[in-house]
Amino acid sequence: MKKPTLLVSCVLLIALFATARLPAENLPRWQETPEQRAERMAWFKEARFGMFIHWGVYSVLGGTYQGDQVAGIGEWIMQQAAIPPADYETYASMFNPRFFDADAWARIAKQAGMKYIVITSKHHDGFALWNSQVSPWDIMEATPFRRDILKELADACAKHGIKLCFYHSIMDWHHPDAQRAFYPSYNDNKQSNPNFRRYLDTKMKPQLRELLTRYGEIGILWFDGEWVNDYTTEMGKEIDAFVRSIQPKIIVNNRVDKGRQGMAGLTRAGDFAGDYGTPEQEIPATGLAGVDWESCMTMNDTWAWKASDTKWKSNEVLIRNLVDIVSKGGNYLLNVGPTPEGIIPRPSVERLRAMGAWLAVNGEAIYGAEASPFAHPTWQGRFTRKADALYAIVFERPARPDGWINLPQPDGFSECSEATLLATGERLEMVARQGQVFVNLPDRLPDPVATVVKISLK
Ligand code: H79
Repeated sequence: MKKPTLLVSCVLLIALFATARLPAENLPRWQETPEQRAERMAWFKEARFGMFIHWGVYSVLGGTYQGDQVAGIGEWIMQQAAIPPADYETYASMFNPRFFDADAWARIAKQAGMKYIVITSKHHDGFALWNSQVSPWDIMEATPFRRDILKELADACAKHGIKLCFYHSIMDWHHPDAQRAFYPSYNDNKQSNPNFRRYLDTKMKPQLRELLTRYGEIGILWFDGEWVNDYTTEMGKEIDAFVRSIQPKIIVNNRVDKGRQGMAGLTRAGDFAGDYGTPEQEIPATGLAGVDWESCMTMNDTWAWKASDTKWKSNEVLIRNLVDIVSKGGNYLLNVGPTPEGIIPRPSVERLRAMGAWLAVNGEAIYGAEASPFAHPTWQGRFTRKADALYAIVFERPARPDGWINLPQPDGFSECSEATLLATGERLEMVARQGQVFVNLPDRLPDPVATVVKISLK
């Protein structure tokens, strides 16, 4: 009687010990503690600003097919112009970006104050921007360029302290077992490919393994194209677990599963995989308590380069978008679409420089900042907050009452609190009265786009 009990106890004890010793990284997502999750998300929340790069075979076409301008976003041209795969392949043989310089791209991002880069490892057209052994539809075998773009970018990012992340579409308009079968309407959401499972097992997962094992630690896997019929929520959870079994610390966006609510991008209630919401081309109206999110947006109208698209947003709009997003607790993933020669367009570079200049002065109010504890102010501007400060970011100097901004008295406010201009260090007159704080701005704001007033707390 005693012996088996002892044996059982021993086995149980060993099992218990083994479980307790299981490294946290090996626990599935649903067993991750809130602290472990917070630790995994920490760099992302600190970063607040990243660069999206859309680049591939579609960049060669630049929005034009057989002499015709094609409507829609540039990277969709294969679908928009109903280009047969074999014809589309001929453009890959013209992809030879003689000015591609990964280091220059990383420097542009760095100077803009961006902390991470998300590049299209594979967009909907299925083309791999890296040296893939899984498929010949890649940079090495389908183009004369024959350089591993992701490897060069990984090295440049490591050198400049930027987190490298991969966009990866679940769709594949080039693969016979995926949406290629739907030609000429690759994006038809009513059609099914009975071999989709085979595509998942023989292309998508093996390519993801390449991406996760060859380029060091990847910050984010940024999935897209999850709306296709054949991709299920079970597959979403499977892919999520697969990715995290290879890189346990990686962040995965919500498009890995089927929980996204349209372009608003946040995740529906329910059991869905993914670490954060992905509003596309929009900024949520208000902050979202307890939810991590990132708005991805273009600087003009297209993601991939389109020669005719000159609808550039102003520096003012871009800087204020960043402020608006951070004041609501989100990240800003701002896109560039390099030319087929490998150049980030000059209008993009100019705007990024302006953003970098603004951040060099005012970054304290952005990096690691959290959502405003208050609703939007009555004057033009936003709030962000950190543990020891509240930042009032002023877009326009209120004329009445002359130069005064007001805000509810924040937690941690005391008689020792002071208000200063981040740009100059100048101390501003501040009055607290009846639960409100009033700060008097100088006659001329140091920055007409966005001037930051720091209100110290504690
Ligand atoms: O990679 C970028 C887009 O290509 C991708 N997501 C971002 C990050 C994306 N995939 N689908 N969509 C965006 C929505 C697509 C909308 C449109 Fe169209 C594509 C509008 C015009 C072209 C599809 C074809 C819907 C209408 C026509």
